[in-house]
Amino acid sequence: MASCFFKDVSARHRKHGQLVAFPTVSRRLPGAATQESQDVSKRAFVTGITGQDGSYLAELLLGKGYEVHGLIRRASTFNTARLEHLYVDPHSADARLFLHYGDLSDGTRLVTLLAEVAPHEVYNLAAQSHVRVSFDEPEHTADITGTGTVRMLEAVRLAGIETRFCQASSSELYGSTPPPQSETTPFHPRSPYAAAKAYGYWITRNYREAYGPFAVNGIMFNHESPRRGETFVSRKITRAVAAIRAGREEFVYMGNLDAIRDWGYAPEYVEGMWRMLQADEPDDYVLATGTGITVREFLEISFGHADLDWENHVKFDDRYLRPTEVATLIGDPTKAREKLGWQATVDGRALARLMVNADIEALEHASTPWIDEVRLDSWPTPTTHGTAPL
Ligand code: NAP
Ligand code: G4F
Repeated sequence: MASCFFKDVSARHRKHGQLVAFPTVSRRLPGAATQESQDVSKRAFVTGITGQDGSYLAELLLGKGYEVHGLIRRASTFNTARLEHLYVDPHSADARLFLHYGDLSDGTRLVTLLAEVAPHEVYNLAAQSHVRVSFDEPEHTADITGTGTVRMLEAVRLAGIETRFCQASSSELYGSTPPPQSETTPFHPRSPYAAAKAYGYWITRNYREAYGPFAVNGIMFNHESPRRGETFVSRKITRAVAAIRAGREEFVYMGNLDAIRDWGYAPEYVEGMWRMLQADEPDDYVLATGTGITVREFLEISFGHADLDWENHVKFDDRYLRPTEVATLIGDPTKAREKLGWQATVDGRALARLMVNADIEALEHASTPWIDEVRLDSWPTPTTHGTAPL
């Protein structure tokens, strides 16, 4: 069936409506193509650009010469920390990173933005991405992580633009189905997050079959980095190692140490998504290292790398357990290797060491947090209280 995904609207590309302009960094970006091979004519639209993957993807695409447009949520504090290093001067004529306010809950805004930007490639990375939190906020997770995907697909369709679409799907889809998990392994979601991602996966496939766009699912196994959110287990561990090594903390509280994950290095996974959109035909691909280790082994390696014994510093707290757990995720990335030439080079063990090194360095650069004190006699004396982060 013919589709308005394929209409040529490049002439309609406008830059008004952009909120913030970040010019291209003048230094050579990691993974940057040579000047000759840079594709300066391509525009990409990235949701979730302020997240771990969005930050690496923006960096990769700018390095390849793309003009990059990102969707950011309005927040009462800055949420662009992972993009600051890409900033040079917003008045520069060769600015190639543009950020636009919007939200995956706001379909009208998505249509307007996609019509304005008319990107050649769309990467839908935005999500409520924390599995444990999805049990606390199942409806919000369904709305953003699930329905948000169809809002993006509909926005592309209604904007009438020709574009390629990549959906950030997840190995959480496999849930309780035993490893190794490949593109043909049945799904058994085990959390509100996984159920929402299952909808995102199937609606992306349905649009591909119904309307014929170049729409793909990257079924990604866990990938981490020094830019990983602090409440995911890898980063929680490596930050704790750095803090304990520096004498700032003594213990870290953890949940299930028996879970096995196939942890890889995030920059390699965003490059894999880019490869999916350069292929001749749209298809779905698993991205994984092919090896799994337990949370316990990640702890052992991370603490050991800093000459610490994890058993002296790790305590159990059942708040970190999930009502339904995913025991083992180990991916089979054969298809991505054979069809895309993609292969992970950093496994979970190397990743743990890389992240510990980075968090030790980050601590050396950290400044002391400061906040004002209220200058009112009637103000109650502040006390320290609260709950530990997930
Ligand atoms: P992340 O660091 O949690 O980033 C999530 C991004 O989504 C952030 O930019 C966040 O904005 C944005 N976002 C959240 N709610 C939104 C909303 N309502 N409207 C617009 N934007 C919203 O996640 P990540 O690790 O980079 O993962 C990227 C994608 O890959 C996610 O879809 C995730 O589910 C999926 N995935 C990740 C992995 C992994 O291991 N990392 C594996 C498989 C799949 P704020 O910065 O404002 O919060
Ligand atoms: O780091 P996690 O929170 O990641 P999880 O649940 O595997 O999900 C991540 O990977 C998915 C891909 O498979 C993504 F789709 C998703 O967006 C996210 O990026 O937990 C990993 C394991 C779990 O089994 C958890 O129960 O670590 C276990 N764990 C043990 N103690 C803990 C903790 N997890 C967290 N977050 N915090 C703990 O204290």
